[in-house]
Amino acid sequence: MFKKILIANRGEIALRVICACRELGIKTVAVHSTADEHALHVRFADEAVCIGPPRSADSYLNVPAIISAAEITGADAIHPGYGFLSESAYLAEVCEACHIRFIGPSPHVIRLMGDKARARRAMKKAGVPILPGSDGPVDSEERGLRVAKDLGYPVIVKAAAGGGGRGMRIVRSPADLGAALRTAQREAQAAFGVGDVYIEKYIEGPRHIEFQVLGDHHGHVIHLGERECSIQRRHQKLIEEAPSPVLTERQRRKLGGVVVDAAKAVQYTNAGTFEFLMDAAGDVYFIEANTRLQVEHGITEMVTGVDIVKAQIRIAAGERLGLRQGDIGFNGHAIECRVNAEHPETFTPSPGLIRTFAVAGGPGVRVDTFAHAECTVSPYYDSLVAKIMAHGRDRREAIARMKRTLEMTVVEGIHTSIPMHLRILDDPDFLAGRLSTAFMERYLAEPRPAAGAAASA
Ligand code: MV4
Repeated sequence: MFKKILIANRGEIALRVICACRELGIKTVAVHSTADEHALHVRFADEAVCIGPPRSADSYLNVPAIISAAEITGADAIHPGYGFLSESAYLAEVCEACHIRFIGPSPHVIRLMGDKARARRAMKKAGVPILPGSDGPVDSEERGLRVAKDLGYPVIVKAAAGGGGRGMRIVRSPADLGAALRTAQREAQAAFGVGDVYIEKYIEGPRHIEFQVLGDHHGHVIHLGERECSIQRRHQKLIEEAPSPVLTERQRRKLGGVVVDAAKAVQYTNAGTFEFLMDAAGDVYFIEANTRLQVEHGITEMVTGVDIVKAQIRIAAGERLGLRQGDIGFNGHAIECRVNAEHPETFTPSPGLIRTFAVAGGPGVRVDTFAHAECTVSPYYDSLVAKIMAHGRDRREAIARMKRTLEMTVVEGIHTSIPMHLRILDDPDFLAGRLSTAFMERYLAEPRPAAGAAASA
């Protein structure tokens, strides 16, 4: 087992990794920018190294600075968290060359999944249902028009190097295809340095369902069930839950088996997430795989009892999974609300000094946060302040626990999304489990409740 892990991240996820290391008796090294000198992840790590100025590009994305910090402190391994360098095949390769273990999949698998057109082909070959679409990248309007005609409109043009919603164009008629193709190619080239785009049949208002997998270096792969993440705005998830309110036990077992086989087919190791869209008919199609720990991993931990971060560390150290699929049970229901430092109506960022920070705990509640009274939410990084998770015997109990927890949370000094969450938790469609990625469009179009109705934050 590792003696010392460097955490190449900040905020709540750096703290989450420190929790796992402490439970495993592993020393920790925090890295931080000058803006994070007083952050809790720095305080709770055994050692800390300043790696640069506030801007991410100069600090948390600075591979040479991070590798140097690992070498100076004698760290055996690097945990990248999520975001930043977590899906960098380059960092994983540099780690290999420097004999530092990267806690994540191999550079080869990261690169495969990072190219969404290649990932699609690999998943199709492995027997995973994918959306009808082009077989690989489309480089001319002529070919694009032929593919789209076969699929039937609407179609969606996606950047092969994209993901998470960047570099996508919906096309509803042949007249718009050429321009969409060229714009998507130009955007992809500028954003990712690779202009390749591919085409898929477009699904209107789908549900977003993702499967969590774990694979070790001895050929064992298990899945930890699914999460439904349909409540999102501009590709930022706001609320996630496990399990999905609509997937049947039979569908879970079947799709879980498909995902495990696919992960084995690409020799997937460590933690990963396979994302699917579900259409109105209830059919499910693979869209992309994420080769990192995800923000919303905690709700899967709540329903399965598996500590995903400890599993990641043990797997990276070469240990066997020690869990068979039959050992994994799904207990009750868990929901996560992402509390962001932003105005609940306008979504404009609200960084600054938090004056008061108090979250009620109680049965079934978990809070992952870096926040505390008198801490600062920096404008340099993302606006996630806390992940509030609630578990219950069933969805109703999980929702009731989430509601009372949010009502008994006090954040003063900044605006937060808590009032928005409380409104969603009262929504008839949400309560009935009628979710879709179009949910927030309808929510945002509706009149707001009277000012003062939600007093928290
Ligand atoms: C789609 C789609 C409809 N049809 N692909 C957005 C993020 C990226 N992961 C894939 N995305 C989508 N791909 C086809 N063929 C709709 C979306 C989409 C979406 C997906 C998941 C969660 C939220 C979303 C919000 C808008 C669009």
